Amino acid sequence: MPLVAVVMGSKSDAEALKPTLDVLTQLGIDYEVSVISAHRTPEKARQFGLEARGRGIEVIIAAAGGAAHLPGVLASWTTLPVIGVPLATSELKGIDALYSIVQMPAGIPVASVAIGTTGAKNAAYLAAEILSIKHDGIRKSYEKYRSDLQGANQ
Ligand code: RP5
Repeated sequence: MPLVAVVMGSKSDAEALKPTLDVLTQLGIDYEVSVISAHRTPEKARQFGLEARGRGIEVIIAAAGGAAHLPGVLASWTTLPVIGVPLATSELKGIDALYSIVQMPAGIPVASVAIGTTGAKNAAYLAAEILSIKHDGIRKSYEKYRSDLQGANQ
């Protein structure tokens, strides 16, 4: 059963989210992928947010470019943790998406990672850290990844 829902604002975001899916796979974390636009399919966004916890999802990773309101909109419909990934799809190279995601008004938090590939990977690692609180298997694979990093740096 998927524990992580990876949601992107457009099919055109799929390539940018590949690093997220690769890291989740490497860590042995089950995930699902959806395309939901906060402005083109707002009702789908609402239903998704309302139903995610009941379907067993524990962390939502939401990626979008431009005005990037998708992570905040999903966060408004759920109390699950939402990690926002700002994508560099516009003339502003993701600065617009970063500001939109990181500047959520007080009360409805969204965790923001960096723009682009770095953020796409870190969203998956952060999801692993959150899931590690409850899931020992994920904690072990994440700790192995961290320990391998130390070995690679010596
Ligand atoms: C956002 O607008 C999407 O997340 C995407 O990054 C950007 C452009 O979407 P398309 O016009 O390519 O569908 O909603």
